[in-house]
Amino acid sequence: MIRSLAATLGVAALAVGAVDVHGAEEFDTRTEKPVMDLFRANPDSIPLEPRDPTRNLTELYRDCSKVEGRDPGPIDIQRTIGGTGKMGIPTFFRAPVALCPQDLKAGEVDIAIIGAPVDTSTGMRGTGFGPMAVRTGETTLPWGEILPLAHPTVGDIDFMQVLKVVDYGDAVVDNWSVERTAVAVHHLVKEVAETGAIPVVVGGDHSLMYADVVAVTDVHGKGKVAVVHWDAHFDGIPLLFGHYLTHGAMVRRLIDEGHVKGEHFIQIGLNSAKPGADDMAWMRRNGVKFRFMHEVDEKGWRKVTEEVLAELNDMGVTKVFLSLDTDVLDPAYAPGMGTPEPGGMTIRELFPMLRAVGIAADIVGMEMVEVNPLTDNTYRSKLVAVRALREMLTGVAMRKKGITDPFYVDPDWKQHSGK
Ligand SMILES: [Mn+2]
Repeated sequence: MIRSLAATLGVAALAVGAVDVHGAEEFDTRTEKPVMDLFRANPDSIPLEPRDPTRNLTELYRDCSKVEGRDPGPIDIQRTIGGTGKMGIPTFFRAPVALCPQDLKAGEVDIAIIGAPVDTSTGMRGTGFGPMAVRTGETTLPWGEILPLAHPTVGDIDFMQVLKVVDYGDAVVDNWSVERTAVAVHHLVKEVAETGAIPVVVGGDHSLMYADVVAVTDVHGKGKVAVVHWDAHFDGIPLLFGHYLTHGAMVRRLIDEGHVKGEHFIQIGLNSAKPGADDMAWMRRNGVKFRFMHEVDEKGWRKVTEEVLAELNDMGVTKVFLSLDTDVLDPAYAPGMGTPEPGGMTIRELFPMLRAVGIAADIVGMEMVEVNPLTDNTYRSKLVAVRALREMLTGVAMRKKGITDPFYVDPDWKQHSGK
């Protein structure tokens, strides 16, 4: 039974050979206490088997106390020095792999992208396949040293050339527990942030936000990081069927627990049944800056972006975490998402907005969540998701290059004739 559990856990199964599985053999369902008796004895706890070697999720990460048999640094696992989207071993943007904090430090890594394949919180399962979809989502553009990317708006700025980007592998997740997953994700994100690299989490459902933001504020300071959050949903419900942490409650937890101050929280693109009147009262009480979709419709994306940047400028904190739930987009653009809401943003509103905040703000972490390839039998959703992530990273690269205009367009790209 324990072996099949490990097999189901996937990531955990890979590591199980490295740990003592002796305890598993002691477990015999014929002689153990009935699970129903455990549930009824303590309904407020999830009984877990202490002899199961896969129980302690953070112990399933590679031991990085020493990097054996190699010099630390990013490891390029590609056969060729570049190629097309059809080619290569799928890593995020075909970036080299890093396995340990020593690799990030030795390689002076700017961006460490982490997959977090959790979909416990989305009743509609499939967002757990988001990270792998994003790794394989680029179908047309080349990668690597032989054909650097030029951006269609900002010119010859290829974020992969400007920033040192790695694929940091996947966080361990427990398919049956948001809470236990949060602990394992927090561990990995904090490990990255402590090296000075920017952790970028690709989900996975939005329950990840709690672990992601707490990890970043643990490193950069409680109340010292602002959050810019694109989402159709406000994600601040107090409880859902008694659960404190779901993909609809992280914002409530982050603000009420003091990790992020309400007045440092900016939401863009709200477009669903919630928030209700009580929720709105909580948001106003905490000074949350929220912008519904109608505001984007009425003012236009650029005006809204200018206002958001002005708010960030006046906030008194300089470090910013970006949270992109792809359901801020209309499902016409990306039908594969956890909780689609018709009437959302267009890609031509969202993309320049993502770039602008990346240019204007000191980004200390980001996440892109809720990509669900299983509800889109085309490749549209993952293609859009890859491009959205690329826009966020392009903004960070432009800032590193010294560009300060959040709406920068390469002068050559502005020209529409030969003269
Ligand atoms: Mn959402």
